[in-house]
Amino acid sequence: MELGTSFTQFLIDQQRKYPSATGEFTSLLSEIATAGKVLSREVNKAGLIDILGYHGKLNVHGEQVQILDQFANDTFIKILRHTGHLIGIASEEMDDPYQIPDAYPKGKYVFLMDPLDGSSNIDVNISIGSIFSIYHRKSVGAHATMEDFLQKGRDQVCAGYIIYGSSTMMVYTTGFGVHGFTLDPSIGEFLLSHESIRIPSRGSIYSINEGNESLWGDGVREYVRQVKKEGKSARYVGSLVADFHRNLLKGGIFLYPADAKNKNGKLRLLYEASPLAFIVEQAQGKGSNGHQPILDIVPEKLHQRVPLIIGSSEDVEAANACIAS
Ligand code: AHM
Ligand code: MG
Repeated sequence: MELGTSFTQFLIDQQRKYPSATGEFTSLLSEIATAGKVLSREVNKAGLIDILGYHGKLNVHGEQVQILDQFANDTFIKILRHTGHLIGIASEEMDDPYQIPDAYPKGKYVFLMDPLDGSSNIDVNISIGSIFSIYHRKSVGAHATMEDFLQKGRDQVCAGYIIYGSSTMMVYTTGFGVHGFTLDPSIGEFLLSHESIRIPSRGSIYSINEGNESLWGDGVREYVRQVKKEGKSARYVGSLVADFHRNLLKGGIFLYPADAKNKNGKLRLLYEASPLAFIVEQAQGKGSNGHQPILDIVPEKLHQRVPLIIGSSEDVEAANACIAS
């Protein structure tokens, strides 16, 4: 499609192209984009709010100003519960899933999110992001059950992220390639900027927190030794969406491995690893826990952590080979 096509137009076109695509998705994704626009505005104001010390104080409406990750969580819920397409929402910010209240129509999907990943970077004006994932519900009752949320990544029907960076971008897949849209703030619309993204099969960047080196296993240490010898550049923002997005476009590998302190790594399977693994596979890359594809892992717990090795396919294979040996 022509670059600059609006997100809504693109979704309508996709719906026509793929008979399996339903109009429900068009409306759900449009509302996710709306939440992204609201958060983009708030993230842009965040520095100012921080300087002026508004957090925890009352705003002009007499309401407490929330910290941004809580605000992001509530914004997604408030916007998405109206759509009629969801039965429940799980979030990194909530211990238990949110059930769509009886006051709203209910639907056949569940929504999972990390509403504001990397939020410790807000104070220092570094890119952060929202990550989301959608599955068909499995249960049939009036409420979402744990089995609706504990599905392997392979069963996702949609995944995406919104990155609040030098511009705000939304990247998503419904299993028919990966597409990126950049927010044009002057008209408040996401416009097609990156159609059918493919990650290079090999990259020149590696991203890992090298401060953890003393905690790594031998395989990870050996892999990092190899990439340095090869001349790859180190790039680590410490904000997953930002590190992932750069590597997706330029080619590269991101690792948050298991280590002596974090036996299961740090990142969350359902809110971070699975959605990004679905995206990277759709872009011809790979996502792994070092031993098996992230998308094949059947979750046991909502907030389960997982080692994550993700990016260009040949780089992920090379890292896995070191970890296995
Ligand atoms: P968060 O969910 O608490 O924001 O933590 C997730 C973040 C990721 O964005 C990032 O990749 C990682 O934590 C960085 O961790 P570390 O500071 O240990 O390298
Ligand atoms: Mg997170």
